[in-house]
Amino acid sequence: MTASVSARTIRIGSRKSQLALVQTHWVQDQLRQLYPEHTFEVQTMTTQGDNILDVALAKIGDKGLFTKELEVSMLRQETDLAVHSLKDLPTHLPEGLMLGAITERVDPADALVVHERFGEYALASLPEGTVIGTSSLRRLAQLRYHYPHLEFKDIRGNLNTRLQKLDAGEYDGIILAVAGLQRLGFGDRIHQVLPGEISLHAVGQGALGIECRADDPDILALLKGLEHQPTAQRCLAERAFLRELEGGCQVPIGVNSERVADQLTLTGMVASLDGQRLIKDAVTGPVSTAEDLGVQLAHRLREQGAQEILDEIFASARASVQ
Ligand code: DPM
Repeated sequence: MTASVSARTIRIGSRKSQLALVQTHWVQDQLRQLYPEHTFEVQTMTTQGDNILDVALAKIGDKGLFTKELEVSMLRQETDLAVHSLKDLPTHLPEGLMLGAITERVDPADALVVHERFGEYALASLPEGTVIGTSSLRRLAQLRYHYPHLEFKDIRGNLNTRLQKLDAGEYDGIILAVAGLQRLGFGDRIHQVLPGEISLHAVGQGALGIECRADDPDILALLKGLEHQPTAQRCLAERAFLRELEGGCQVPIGVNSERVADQLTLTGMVASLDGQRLIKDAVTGPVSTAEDLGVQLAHRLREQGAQEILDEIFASARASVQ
């Protein structure tokens, strides 16, 4: 494929974490193969989320914690695009930026990783009081709902740190995305992939989102070569659902999306943090109306009480910040 622009150096912004770099280098490789006439450079930077390691993620609660510095650098013309885990990319982007492409999704499910002393157990048979590490409100709420006898403890740090804490015995098990474990070569640590009936995944989980300036048609044209249309349709439906519920990246909201022929089925849930209430529903319709389906699903859950749950969570998050 030949691009319509003359040869230039294109700067890709990335966080410094190992997972971020694996993802960014994958995008860099793809771009190099598609457009050998251009040079693609990676510029790493630290985000606010990387600096705050001792506070539970849910308490910080800020949207764009892992994306802001990357976005500022694009707006200053210091970089041209940024690679994110799509699930970390807020549904409202800063003025002047846009989602240029969504790459092919890998398995979006969550996985249980256990300490070796629990190697014989499946999630459903873990004994009373087993300590599960997660700082995802979505995972916490769903697991509390299904398994009220388990205990939960916050866990922070990158994937390696989390696995080390698990192996050191600080937790009996931890929940992580299949996608992240596989990308870092820890696929063999997956003890059990959680079915959708137990844990609906985060919006956009397993896909990469590439952000760029909205007024840069050359970059946008290049990025279209990386777009995976079926993934993009599913993820746009999921993101519309989250946007309509006004949920940030730290909310107990989960989804699943499935495409059969030209029909898309979107399943969504909102749960209370104590695991007492879980509201779940699904909508099906033509894939060409993906974003409408997301909005419809949000309305359905709201009619069933989802807003009440979210308002309680936002109110208590505000109270804990003050
Ligand atoms: C977001 C959440 C988490 C990440 C919240 C959620 C997990 C936090 C935690 C929005 N971002 O999922 O409900 O468990 O403490 C993150 C991971 C990946 C991207 C790691 C993971 C890899 C998977 C992917 C952190 N962001 O979820 O285990 O690319 O989809």
